[in-house]
Amino acid sequence: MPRTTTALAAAATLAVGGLLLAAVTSQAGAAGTGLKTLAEAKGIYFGTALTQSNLSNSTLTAVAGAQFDMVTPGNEMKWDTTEPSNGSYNFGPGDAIVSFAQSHDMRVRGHNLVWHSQLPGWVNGLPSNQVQAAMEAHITTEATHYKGKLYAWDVVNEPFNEDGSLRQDAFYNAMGSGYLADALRTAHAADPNAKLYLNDYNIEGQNAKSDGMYRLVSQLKSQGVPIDGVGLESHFIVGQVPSSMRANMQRFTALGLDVAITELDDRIQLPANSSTLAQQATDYATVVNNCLAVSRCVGVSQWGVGDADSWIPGTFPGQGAATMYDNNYQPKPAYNSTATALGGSTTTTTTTPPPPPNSTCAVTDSVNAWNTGLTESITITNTGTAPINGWSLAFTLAGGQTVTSAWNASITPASGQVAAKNVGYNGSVAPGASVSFGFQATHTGNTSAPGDFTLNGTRCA
Ligand code: 9MR
Repeated sequence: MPRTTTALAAAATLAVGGLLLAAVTSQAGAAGTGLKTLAEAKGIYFGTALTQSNLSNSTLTAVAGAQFDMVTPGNEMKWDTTEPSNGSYNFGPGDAIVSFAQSHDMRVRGHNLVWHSQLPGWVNGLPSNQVQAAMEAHITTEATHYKGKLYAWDVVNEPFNEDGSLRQDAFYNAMGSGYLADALRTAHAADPNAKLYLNDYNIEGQNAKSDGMYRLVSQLKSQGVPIDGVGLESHFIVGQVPSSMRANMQRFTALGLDVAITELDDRIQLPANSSTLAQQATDYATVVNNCLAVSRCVGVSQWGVGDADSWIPGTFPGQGAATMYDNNYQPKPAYNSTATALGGSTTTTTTTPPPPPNSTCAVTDSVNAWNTGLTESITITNTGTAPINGWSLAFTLAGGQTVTSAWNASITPASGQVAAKNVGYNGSVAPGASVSFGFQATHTGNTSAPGDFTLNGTRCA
């Protein structure tokens, strides 16, 4: 995967849920461009887990849509949801996550096809000579349902014990270690384009468990079994990111595999204080830098959007504050350190003069450029007193820039004088509210941001 290291500038404003938050431009490390934009400029993705109930929280979904470009369903594709009784399938919850992702230009990591946990009782109750057929039918039906819609599948989740031996679950007990190759081959037959992963926790550093995973995937590769990657869940305790993480990732990628950080969080003894939050910021930056340093690390996903959505307090009483956003979806120090690690800078690139008296709109924009491409984030604020119902923002791209993709807007034509129009879900902008969209473009040297924005025919500030 190509990597670029010359991101030039990032914005100093961050639109969250219709609010414009000013980033702290005087503080080193503050950065406000969406993580996904920064990550994409570095050749990786930045993702989050979402559950179906998350989708009805508009503050949460606004942050998710602005910041992340990959979604992992928290629970909705697991066996207990998708095949609660033998042969009867339920893809509604997973479909809801996929449709949210698609409408926000996000990709999806399927999670998961085979796991000892969140496994309906009927599977454990099967006679062992029926487990293989049930596993293959489950994989084939689910992977076929989502065929072409997923970037990747966690085909088998958490197959290892802490000592590096395989967990003796229903699948192992029925089929021995061969169930892993069988699961991967079955998934590949159903969706040949999805990247197929084994995913586990406590395999981030070099230890007995990651040695077990290393032995297994080496063997699978040498046997020609379809496997594309290893997922490192990365549920960390603050201050305890293993120092061998980067070398560990490198030994997996040296086998010709991708690696991904699949479920990042970093738990803190509550209440968090400025020093634990600062250590958490360091930890997040360490993880992101590890991924950026390993050429086949394809991306980082956090497990949930904010602290309010995290599984940690329910599982580790007294601990929490494990994500980059607090309970009110305000960015924490870990957000800023992550953005900075991804190349965000504090440069403000507001290109428009103060509002003329009758202006009813204000636009801020920022460019994040590398040698041949750039991403541009644009925020429109309704500074008038009437609601905007449907918007078209006209502006002129710098010479040589050609739009290759856009999010939260459709942009035509691809170069020169263009119009960005709202998509289905973001046409209404109340007085005082903001809407953000962006695009990726190629360039031939001129990375200037556009100026002179006209909204529905009225020149904006
Ligand atoms: O976030 C998930 C939580 O809602 C469930 O209750 C829990 C049940 O095990 O699973 C959580 O997600 C897990 C993920 O699927 C696999 N790795 C560990 C995650 C945290 O438990």
